[in-house]
Amino acid sequence: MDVKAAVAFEAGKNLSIETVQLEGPKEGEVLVEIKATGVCHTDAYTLSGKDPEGLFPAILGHEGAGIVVEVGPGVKSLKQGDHVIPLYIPECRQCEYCLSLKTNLCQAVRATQGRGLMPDGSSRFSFDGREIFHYMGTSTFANYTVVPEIALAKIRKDAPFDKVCYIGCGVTTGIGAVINTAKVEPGSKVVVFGLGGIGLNVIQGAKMVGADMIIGVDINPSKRELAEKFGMTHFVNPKEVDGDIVACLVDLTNGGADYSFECIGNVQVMRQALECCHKGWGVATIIGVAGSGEEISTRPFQLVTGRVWKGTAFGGARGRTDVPKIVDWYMEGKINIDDLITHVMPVEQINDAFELMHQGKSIRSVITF
Ligand code: NAD
Ligand code: DAO
Ligand code: ZN
Repeated sequence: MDVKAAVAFEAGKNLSIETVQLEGPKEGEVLVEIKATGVCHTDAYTLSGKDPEGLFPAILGHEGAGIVVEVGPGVKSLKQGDHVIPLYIPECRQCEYCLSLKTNLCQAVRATQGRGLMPDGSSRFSFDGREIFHYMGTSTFANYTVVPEIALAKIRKDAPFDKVCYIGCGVTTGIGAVINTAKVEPGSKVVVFGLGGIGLNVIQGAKMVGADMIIGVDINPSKRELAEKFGMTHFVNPKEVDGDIVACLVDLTNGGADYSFECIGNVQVMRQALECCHKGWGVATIIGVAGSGEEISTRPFQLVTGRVWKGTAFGGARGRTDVPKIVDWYMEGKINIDDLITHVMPVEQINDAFELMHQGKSIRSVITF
């Protein structure tokens, strides 16, 4: 079938709106009509050419929501008309990783997903007879896409696509990092580095679990107001700190953070996140994705004296299990998504969404088809 897609033909170039061809779903696959998709920093990272896994030409996008149009042979858990959120980390519930219950990093389709292909090793997308790669197994920058059944979370039908698409990445990553990865307790002192689409969800998660002190750190002072609305109790702009930011944060928390989160992708800030933690128990969780080949460093004594460095992907969430619950939280008014969606635009304007992100003017832009 013909579908409308924003195609990334080359790294560093704008996306191009094209009519591309999409084959129907094969064994274990599902054809989904994408109704809305967020544009995340990670799409920009891949488009920039800095992502070592980035393949071109590709249809990017990993933060979508839509409706099942057709299921392939063997699909049992979904049917035509179901509402779904595609998952860039699937949940097969059968692999060693899923069964361990120690990680959300299901490996069932990892090898082919990393090569931009469906599980049988081929692509469903083509343009002028040339193969186009899938992206993160989701390719939501198209009005129709094919996704493995195990990479679709079934959600309630009354949830608005143009809001809950954000649960496909940013919301779940931020809130999940607090709840699943760091396991922040009530009364905690929390430091959040980077108040963008991820950091604001970390703040919302920290407030939800009852953190006492939530310090936001950002070099862009315009992020302050929204962060306060989401529960930030103190704001620190590193550019306005005299001397060392770590010392400033240790002082402000009276000994160090119980939990810190790096939501930028900056290896120097990852070090600050560890070193501002409390001696003996402080835990720093890395969410930001650093540039290819970059490394982190600290003095090992920081770890010897009880500070812990952790990382998280998709907030440690098991997508098919956890995403429908987060959609319920939104529908019950327990979490705020509406105020984080700063721009909504048709797919024809998708390059403007990238520009707004680069200029620090948006939190989330949502694309509709
Ligand atoms: P964003 O660009 O919206 O936000 C980043 C914020 O950091 C901005 O407000 C910016 O002003 C601030 N900032 C930049 N440099 C700073 C510095 N030196 N000190 C303090 N603040 C600084 O990005 P986002 O969408 O929130 O994504 C954040 C990171 O999370 C990205 O690296 C993204 O790729 C990554 N990410 C990770 C996962 C995961 O599962 N681990 C999922 C989604 C996104
Ligand atoms: O299983 O090896 C693996 C990798 C799974 C994907 C991890 C994704 C990490 C977060 C990237 C940003 C998501 C938008
Ligand atoms: Zn699995």
